[in-house]
Amino acid sequence: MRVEGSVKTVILGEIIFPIVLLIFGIYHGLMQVLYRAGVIKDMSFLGIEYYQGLTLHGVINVIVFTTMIIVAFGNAVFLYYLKKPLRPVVQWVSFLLMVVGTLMAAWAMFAGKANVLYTFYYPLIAHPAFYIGAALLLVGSVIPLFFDWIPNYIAWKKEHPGEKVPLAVFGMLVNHIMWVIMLVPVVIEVLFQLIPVSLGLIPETNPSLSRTLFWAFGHPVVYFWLLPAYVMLYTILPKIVTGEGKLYSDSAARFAFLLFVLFSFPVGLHHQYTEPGITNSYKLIHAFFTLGVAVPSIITAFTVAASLEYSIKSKYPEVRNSLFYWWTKIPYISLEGDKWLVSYFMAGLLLFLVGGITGIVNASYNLNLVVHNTSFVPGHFHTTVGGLVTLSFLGISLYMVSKLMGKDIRFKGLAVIAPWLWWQGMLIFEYAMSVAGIHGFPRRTNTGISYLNPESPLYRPEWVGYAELTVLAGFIIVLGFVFWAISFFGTIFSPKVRESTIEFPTAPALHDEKAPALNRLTPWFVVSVLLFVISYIPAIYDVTKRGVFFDSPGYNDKSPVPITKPQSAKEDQRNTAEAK
Ligand code: HAS
Repeated sequence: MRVEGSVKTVILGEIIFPIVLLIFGIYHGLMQVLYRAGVIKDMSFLGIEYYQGLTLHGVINVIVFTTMIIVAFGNAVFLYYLKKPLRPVVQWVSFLLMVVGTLMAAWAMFAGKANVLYTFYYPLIAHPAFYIGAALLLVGSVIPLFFDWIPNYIAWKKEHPGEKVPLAVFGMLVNHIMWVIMLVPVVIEVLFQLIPVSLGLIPETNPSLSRTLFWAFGHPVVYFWLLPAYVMLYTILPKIVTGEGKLYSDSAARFAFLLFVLFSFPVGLHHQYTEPGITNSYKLIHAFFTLGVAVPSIITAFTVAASLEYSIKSKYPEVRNSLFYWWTKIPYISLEGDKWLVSYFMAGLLLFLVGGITGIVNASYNLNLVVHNTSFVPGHFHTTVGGLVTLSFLGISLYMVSKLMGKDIRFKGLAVIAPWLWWQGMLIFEYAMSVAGIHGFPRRTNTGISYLNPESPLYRPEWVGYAELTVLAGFIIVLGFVFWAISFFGTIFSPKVRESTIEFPTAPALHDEKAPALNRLTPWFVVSVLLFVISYIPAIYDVTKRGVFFDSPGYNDKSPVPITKPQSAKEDQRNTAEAK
């Protein structure tokens, strides 16, 4: 399908802008492993402080990059499958809001006025520009849903009575409606707690409420990142794996998306198992729902595996009777046609298998007490959002850019190796972080100047080897990203060879039942919102028992102790030596 004009420019902007920022995001990831292993023994490097870099790493990678790529992919999916135009005004307003918002938040972070990490809940407090910027980004991201996607979806349904909406549209629509619902608690937190404190309108606010509202958004958001990757796994992967493959079951895919609608929301308390102000039994209820939200991923694992098996066995009769041997026929590394994308999905799936297992460990209430706030948790999420999600998004970004710009993919060899380097690096990282985490290695700590500093009284030699392993992993991951970036920017700057189009290889379904219950969204969303509200009433009651605005001062450079400037480890040593 030909795409020209503003819509093409906007979609390209929604891909290229966050990817330029991602370079900074990934750089600060590398800095993290260097700080933590003590390769950089300081509070800051090149003028960027440790927590400032950690904030940039998290916000750019999991808030800006994911949100904008999801909007870009959603726009392309609606355009291609519904064959209905997107409105240029809507697209421009959405894109500009996201860009302006991101730049405001970026200014606050780069200026060191928002060292609040990507979870940004109270008592950490940032400059108002950070919150207003984040709000603009989020508002911009929902505009296409209301003014392009839903109107086009309704028009399509009228023109195709009794037909099922294409699966990719179904998945992206469900995902974005979930996005709007999950934004409600975090918007309340930002509007009524964080912005007023940040502007000095109120002196203090309720941190337990802030954390609870944040996590009511903060877990569902991981499925907002995941579902677009699942859309790709269900529609694109089975097709390109052989060129003529099929999705094993359309209904299983739709059912999985709908289970996410039900179970993504009543789970946020699993981030607060150690929060003293919330009654344990409510946390246990959220623990059960969390195990429930793993079910659609297990369905996905089986459906994707069945689709791969069917597709491979149809193409290669010699492996038709094999139990496992057919896995070897998957084109893990192939330059033929669109098969290069297979490497992104397969590397992502293999990482997500680990991410799923570690997620279940986190979710199990009692095991969580061992791993909470240790490096086990970043180990987990670098194989989920940093694994399957990032790899799918990098792959699809390169794919969409080449189609939209009418260019051939340059340095395809590097593009195919990139996800495997990423995979290898992340596996090593995950191993080191998880095992060290079980031994108590903390997360979000500049361990190089404390626990891993032989001169510190806090020194813990048993963590050193693991931290050093993460440095090796960090370099492998960055190398993978550099390979991908060479291909991405090489493609952008190469000459145009075709007209600009957007199209997605799409697998037809082998089993394609009508299943009307799976195609009426309203009842599922009604039950979902009810579950969300009911599951949170007791927790909100608990954390507001002492008053909605009960006082607790924000944590900033004047509280709890005035900080004049961050002290470096070198200065520390000098002062100690002088004192001696
Ligand atoms: Fe999580 C913390 C529980 C999924 C992201 N998670 C986080 C944080 C992030 C995150 C960012 O219960 C840190 C937040 C912070 O900063 O504090 N998570 C889970 C559970 C799941 C889960 C039960 N998480 C995700 C996904 C994420 C993500 C997805 C991003 C996209 N997570 C937790 C908990 C915490 C947590 C606690 C809090 C920890 C704490 O104490 O702070 C589940 O949804 C996972 C289900 C997944 C599966 C895997 C299915 C496997 C598939 C692959 C199939 C492979 C194939 C190929 C077909 C059951 C689909 C096979 C090939 C072969 C050759 C074998």
